[in-house]
Amino acid sequence: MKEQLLELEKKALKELAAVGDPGGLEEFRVKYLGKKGLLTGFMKKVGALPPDERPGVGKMANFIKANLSEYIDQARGRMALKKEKRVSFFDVTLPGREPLRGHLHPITQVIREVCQIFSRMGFRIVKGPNVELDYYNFEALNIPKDHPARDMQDTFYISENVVLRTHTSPIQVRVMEAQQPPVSIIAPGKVYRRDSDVSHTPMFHQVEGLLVDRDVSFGDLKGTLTSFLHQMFGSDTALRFRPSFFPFTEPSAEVDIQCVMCGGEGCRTCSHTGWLEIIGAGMVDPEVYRFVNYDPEIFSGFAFGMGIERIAMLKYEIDDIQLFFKNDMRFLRQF
Ligand code: 2NM
Repeated sequence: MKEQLLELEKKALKELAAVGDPGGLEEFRVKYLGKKGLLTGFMKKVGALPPDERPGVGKMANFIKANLSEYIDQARGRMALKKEKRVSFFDVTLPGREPLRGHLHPITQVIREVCQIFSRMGFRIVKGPNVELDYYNFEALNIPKDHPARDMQDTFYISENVVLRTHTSPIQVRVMEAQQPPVSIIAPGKVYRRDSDVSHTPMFHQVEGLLVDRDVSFGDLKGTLTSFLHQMFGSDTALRFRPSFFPFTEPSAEVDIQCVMCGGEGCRTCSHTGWLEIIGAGMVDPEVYRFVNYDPEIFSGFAFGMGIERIAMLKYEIDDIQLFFKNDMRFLRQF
């Protein structure tokens, strides 16, 4: 019985050496180790042997079975590797892989577009510190100590007199403090408010503008913003100016554009009004001129401010502000 087993093993190994493909390998496995296989047949007969022969023959059959299984696995591995190597040969006819090219973040693109439009109208771009003195962020803008905008709820305080700027207006106060009119500047940058929900992020971007000279009127404000909005959203976009209030302007206005989503029909985005609030503006309050030593009897001017994320959302019809801050390539690639 043992001799027969050794003979079978010898025959099997010889056959295995000649197997050249996975199909043949499977045939080989079935022939020897399958349910009706040659080795399996041997093993079934072990139980019929005299008790003293059983352990020795059983052990040998198991040993041969384990060896054959191992050899089959090894042969299968070699065949897979060979196949892989075959397809990984360099194919000179394949088209080249295009390198990934980055681009500016959509918010940066919109900031640049806004600044470019005002640059062409003669405004100078000015930047300033993100960490500001209470004086420039609030005091000089006629926002008194007990004003709700100063609330700890809305403002990130660094210390009693130092805050993360809540708007870019302090830039404009600094410029007015440093030079007499005429001034026409545009102040882009990050601003910070303690606000975080579906439509607010604690950091967002603003562009504010300021123009002060002799004989500047509310008509100049209307003409400037109308030209800007027509360049930004298309010259057929309808606008409206509504009375509003800011501590640093008087009179103040809110500028609306016709809803870009529904064209003024009324939809969810415009709360069924047909209009979207997009810019806050007004004539600079004489109270502000007092802080920067401008003579309100000689000079007048207008100022305005807008949130960039909001402009970008309306321009590209995006309904979730959080998308700008997630760095998800599936979103960013579209710009
Ligand atoms: C706005 C709305 C209205 C504004 C005012 C000034 C300054 F410094 F001249 F007083 N800067 N920006 C202003 C006016 C900002 O944002 C909604």
